[in-house]
Amino acid sequence: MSTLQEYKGRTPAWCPGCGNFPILKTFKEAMVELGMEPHQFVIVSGIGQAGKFPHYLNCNTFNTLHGRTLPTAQAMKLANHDLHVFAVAGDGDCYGEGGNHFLHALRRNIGVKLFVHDNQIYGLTKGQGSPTSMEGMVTKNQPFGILSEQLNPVALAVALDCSFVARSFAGDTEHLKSMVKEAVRHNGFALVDILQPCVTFNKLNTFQWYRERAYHLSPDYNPGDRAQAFAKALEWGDRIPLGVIYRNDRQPFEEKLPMLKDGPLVKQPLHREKLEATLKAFY
Ligand SMILES: Cc1ncc(C[n+]2csc(CCOP(=O)(O)OP(=O)(O)O)c2C)c(N)n1
Ligand code: SF4
Repeated sequence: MSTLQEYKGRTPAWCPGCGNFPILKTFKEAMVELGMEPHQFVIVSGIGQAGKFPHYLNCNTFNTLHGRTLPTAQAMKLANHDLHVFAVAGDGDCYGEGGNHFLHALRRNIGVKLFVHDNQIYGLTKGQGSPTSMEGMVTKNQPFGILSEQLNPVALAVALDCSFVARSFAGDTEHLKSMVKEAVRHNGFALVDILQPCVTFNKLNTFQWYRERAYHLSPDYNPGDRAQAFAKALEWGDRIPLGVIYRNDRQPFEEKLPMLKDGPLVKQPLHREKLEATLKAFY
């Protein structure tokens, strides 16, 4: 059994009060409660404040380019589908820079678990508007307010039939822990969009702002009803639903790939002749 102490990594360089702290603490607790050993998973991240998340944990880590978190994570899962692969990204990294990869990951359904620290701002580069920033929000480089419509990643995920779509909040750690655990247990791609206050640059969507609006979906809510899930996903403003908004049992991509029938690629014997023939074809 792993312990919280075992997961202790470097001291975070985040601002005091940042919403990333409770996410880090909750993630470690979820791993311990799931009985997950550090060698059983890898965390892939890109660039940003959220991208630093795996540095603060004692586990396998891969830091990739900004916006390329998902392609890297998916490749790892296909190379070794016995491994739990977690992707951690900021809203800018995942929905902006990596937006195209996000769309196709939803469609493809490779069993990566994606945790987006959605602070509705570019944190590391000092507060430019991101795709999830609310229309009209004033930032240093959008002095007239953000003019583009806010992206709704949860509705987008339901529209593309993503197999697990949840939303949680960094200020509601018991709820967040249950969402992390459900995502890890899900067979297929999972998105957990985590509302994460950036106390330094986002003065609109504060802990208090979310607390006044966020509510838990009722126990009789059925996440299998896609039309209802889409209606729920569109709720944003005075009331913001938290919980598993949509779930289906689409077969993961890796279960359909004939090459993976004999087990993970990394454990299969290397056929030198075939490799050499392939290489020759390129030279
Ligand atoms: C290709 C590329 N474009 C831009 C940057 C500059 N850059 C670094 S972090 C960042 C924003 C990060 O914002 P987000 O992904 O929302 O994460 P946060 O810092 O808010 O957690 C940007 C634009 C970069 N490193 N690489
Ligand atoms: S800038 Fe925002 S997201 Fe980054 S560490 Fe500070 S509070 Fe957190």
